[in-house]
Amino acid sequence: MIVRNLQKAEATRRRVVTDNWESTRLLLKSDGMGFSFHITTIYAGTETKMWYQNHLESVYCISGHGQIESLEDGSVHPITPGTMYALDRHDRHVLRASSELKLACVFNPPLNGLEVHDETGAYPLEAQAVG
Ligand code: 9YT
Repeated sequence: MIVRNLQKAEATRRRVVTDNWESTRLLLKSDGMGFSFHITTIYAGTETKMWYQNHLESVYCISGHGQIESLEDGSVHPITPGTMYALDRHDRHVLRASSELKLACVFNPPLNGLEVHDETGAYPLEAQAVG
């Protein structure tokens, strides 16, 4: 069994910080679960364009308000506590946070640990692992 505490994990290299968001990766590829599990904070007022060409992601909103726009079909969906979205088709999208968003995110295949978005909004398949 694996048991981890978010606050403790935030003090390690599991916490990855970028301009628009930070994410603490509680489960990674090295844990052998077949997916990774993260608690992500999207900073208020930000807009992030993403395109997970190498991964499927599902996202559950714990708190905060925002919206997600599909760049595949132009549809816009509000993000409020209790909303889940799944990028089941590697959908290009924009996430806007009108207030700080706390999200629980699952990636398949699992992340290695230190991934940040490349210029297309994707994560590479084989990034550096948390040491
Ligand atoms: C919603 C989303 O994909 N935000 C970017 C961070 C990502 N959740 C991660 O790396 O944990």
